[in-house]
Amino acid sequence: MDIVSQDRSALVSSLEQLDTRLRWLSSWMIHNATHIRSKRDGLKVGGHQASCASMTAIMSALYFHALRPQDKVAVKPHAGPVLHAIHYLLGEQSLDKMQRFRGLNGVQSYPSRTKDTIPVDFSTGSVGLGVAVTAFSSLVQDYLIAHGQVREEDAGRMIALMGDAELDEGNIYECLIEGYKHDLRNCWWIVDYNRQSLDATTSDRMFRRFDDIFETCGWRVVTLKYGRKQRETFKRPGGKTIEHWIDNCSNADFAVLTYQGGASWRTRLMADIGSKPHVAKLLDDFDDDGLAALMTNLGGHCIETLVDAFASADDEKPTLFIAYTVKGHGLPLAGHKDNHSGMMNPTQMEQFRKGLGIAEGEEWEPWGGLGGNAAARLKAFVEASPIARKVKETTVPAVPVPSHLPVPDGDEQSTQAAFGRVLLDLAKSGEPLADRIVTTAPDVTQTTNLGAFVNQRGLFRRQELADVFQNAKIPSAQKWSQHAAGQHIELGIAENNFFIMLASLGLAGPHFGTRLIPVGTVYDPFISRGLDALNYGCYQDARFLLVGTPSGITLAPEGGAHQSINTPLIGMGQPNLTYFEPAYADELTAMMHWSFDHLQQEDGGSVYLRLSTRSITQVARDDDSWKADALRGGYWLRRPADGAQAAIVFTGVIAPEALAAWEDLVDDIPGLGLLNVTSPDLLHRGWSARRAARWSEHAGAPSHAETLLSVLAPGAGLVTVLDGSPSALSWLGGVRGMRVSPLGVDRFGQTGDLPDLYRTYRLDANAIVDATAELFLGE
Ligand SMILES: Cc1ncc(C[n+]2csc(CCOP(=O)(O)OP(=O)(O)O)c2C)c(N)n1
Ligand SMILES: [Mg+2]
Repeated sequence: MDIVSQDRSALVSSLEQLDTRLRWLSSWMIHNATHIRSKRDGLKVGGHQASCASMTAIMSALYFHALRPQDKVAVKPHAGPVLHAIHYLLGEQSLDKMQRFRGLNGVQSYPSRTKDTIPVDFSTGSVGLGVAVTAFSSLVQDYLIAHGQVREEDAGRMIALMGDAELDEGNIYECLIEGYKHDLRNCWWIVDYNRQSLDATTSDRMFRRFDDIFETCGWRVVTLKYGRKQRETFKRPGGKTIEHWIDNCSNADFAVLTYQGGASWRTRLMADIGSKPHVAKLLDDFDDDGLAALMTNLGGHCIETLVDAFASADDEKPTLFIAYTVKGHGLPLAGHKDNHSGMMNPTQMEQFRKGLGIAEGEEWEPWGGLGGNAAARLKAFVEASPIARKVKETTVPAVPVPSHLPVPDGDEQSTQAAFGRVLLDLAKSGEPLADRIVTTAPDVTQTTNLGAFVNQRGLFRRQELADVFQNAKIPSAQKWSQHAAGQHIELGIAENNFFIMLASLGLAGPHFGTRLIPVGTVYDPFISRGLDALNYGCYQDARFLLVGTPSGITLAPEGGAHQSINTPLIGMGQPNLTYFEPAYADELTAMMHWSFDHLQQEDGGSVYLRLSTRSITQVARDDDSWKADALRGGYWLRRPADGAQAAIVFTGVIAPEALAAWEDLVDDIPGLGLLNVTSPDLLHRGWSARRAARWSEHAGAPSHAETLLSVLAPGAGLVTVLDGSPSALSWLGGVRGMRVSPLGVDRFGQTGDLPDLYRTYRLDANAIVDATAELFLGE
C-alpha cells in the first residue's frame, strides 16, 4: 500500500470507528433518559435513536474531517444527541449533562444556542428554519466581507445537516429563490435522505425533482446514492441488474426489506430478478447478514463516499448533498415506518452494547470497548481534527450609541414618518452607529419609510448594479443604486425570509465577531406570516429592531386584509422581544435610542415597534420628565389628582381620541387621569415579575404599573383603549383591583375612512366618553 492509500485507509477506519461511537453514545444517552433515569411525572422523555443513527456517518465525516474551523453548522433537531456526543468525545461536554438529557439544565432536546453549553452555531427545532438560516448567514458573511469586517480568506461555509422531510417546508423554497437573487455562495445543505418523515415513508414521486429545483436555483447537486461496497458489486456479473432493481425499488419496499433483514432481501431479489443472468450466483456470494449489509450500504453511510463527496465540492458554489441513508441504520429499528420515536428496548440495547465490546458499567466511557492502543489512536485523531480548532465565539464590544438622537420636527407627525426621519438623520450623521445599521424589508422599503435611509446609504449587492432609472434621468424619489458598500438588503415579499434574515443579521456578533444593528420593516399584519421565524430568531437571542407598520385599523382605506389586530399580543407574548407602541415622534425617538443600546446589552434583547401612518398633532412638553417613565412602559399624559376615581388609559395612535375624551370629561370627573401606555409589554412583564419575585426573591420595588396606578383611588375605574386587541390593556384592572371598560378592536375586515372606522369599532372620543360613563353606572 502506498502512503496515500495507507493514510486514506487509516482516515476511513478512524471515521468509521467514530461513526460507531456516535451511534452508540447518542443511543445510550436517549436510552438512559428513557429507561434508566428515575421519573417523577410519568411522562415520556423521548428522543430519536433512529434519526441519530441515520446521520452518524455523515456527522463523523463532516465534523472529524471535512469541516474547517471557521465553518458553521445547523444540525437537524433530532440529531442533537449526536452533536453532544461529538463534543463529549472532544472533552467539551460533561457526563453530568449527557446523563440529564432532556432534564433541567441537561442536554437540550434539540441543539440550542442559548441553553446548551457546547458550541451550537444555530438552534434548530422547528424544521426548515434551521436549514434556511444557513443561507442567510452566508449572505450576512458576504455583507461583512464587502464591508471590510471579515476577511475573504476567513469565509466559512454555512452548513445545514437536514432531514429529508424538511424539504417539504415551504420556507426552504422561499429561501432558495432569495438565495439565488443574492448570488448565494459558501453554503452546503446535506440531506439525510432516509426517505422517512415522522409519520411515514416519503413520496417516491419526488425522486430527482429536488435535483431540478436546486439546479434551477444555481446549486450543484451531489447525490450519494450507493456506498463503495454497492458500487463494487454493481461492477460484477449480475451487478447491474441489482443496481437497476434498487433504482426502481419504492421507498416503502426498501424500508420494509431493510427492517426484515437479509433473508427477506434474498427472497425478494430472487423472486424479482433471480432468473436474470448471474444474479443468483452473485447473491450466493453473500450470507444473509452480508446481503443486508450490502443492500443498505448507501452513500450516506459510507465514509469513503462521504469523504470524497465533501472533497469534491471545494469551491464556493452552493451545494446540495443528497446522502441516501436508512433511518435507524445499524439498529434493530432500521427501516421500520414507526421508528421516528421508536426506542430500542433494554434487551436490544444490551445486544448493541455487547456487539461493540463495551463492558457493563462502562457505557459512558468515551472510548469504551476499543482497547488501549486503538482508544489512544482515536483520541489523538479526534484532538487533531478540525472541530477541535473550531473558532470560538467571543463577546464583541458594543458600537457606541450617540448620547441623544434629534427628534424630528413637525406639529403633525406619524410615527412611521418619524421613524424614517430618525434613520435618515442617523445616516447623515457620520456616527459609527450609522455604519453598522443594516436595514431590510420584504418588498416594503418605500411604504415603510426606509427609502430615505436607502437613498443615503445604498442597497447592498456584491456586484455593482446601476440604477437604470436614475441613469435614464427618469425622476424618482428612490435612488436604488446597488453596490458592495450598500447598507440595505432588499428582500422579496416572503416575510419568512425577512425574519430569518433578521435572525442571521442579529447573530453577526457571536458568529463573525463584529456587530450589526439590523433594522427590519414589515407591514404589521404580516408579522403573522413570519411568526415562527420571528420566534426562532428570538429563541436564538438574535438582536434586531423590528418595525411593524402601518398597524391596526388606522390604516383605514387600505383595507381589512391589512388590518392588524393581535400584534400587540404577539409583542407581549414573545420572549426576548420588547414591544413598544409610541403615540408621538419624541416617544418614538426615545424608544429607538433605547433600542440601539438594548440590542447590544448582554442581558438585552430585540425590540418591536408598532407604528402608524396616521399623522397626529404632537403634544407640547415642558421638560423631559415623561421620558424615563415612557421607557418603562407608560407615563401620565395628564396626571390624575390623588385619589381620583377614574383614568383613561391608551396606547399609540389613538392618542387624539383619548385626549379629546379626557378634555370632555375632566370637568365632570375631577382629577381624571390620562395614562399613555407606551409598552403594554414592559408594564405587564414588570408586574408579573414582581408578583413572582415575592415568592422567590426579595419582594423588591413595586412594578411600574403598580406605581402608576397607585395614584388613583382604590377601586377606581379604568377605560382602556388601543387600536388592537383590547386584552393588551384590560389586564391593568387586575393590578390594583380596578373596574375596567376595555375598548379596542376584536373584529376586522372592513374598509372605511377613519371617522367611520373609529365609530364602527368604538375607538372614537364618543366611545371613550361612553365607556367612562359606564364605569360609574354600575352593572
Ligand atoms: C415546523 C415543525 N413541524 C413539525 C415538527 C415535528 N417533527 C419533528 S421531526 C419531523 C419529521 C422529521 O423527518 P426528517 O426531517 O426526514 O428527519 P429524520 O428524523 O427522518 O431524519 C416532524 C414532522 C417540527 N419539529 N417542526
Ligand atoms: Mg427523514
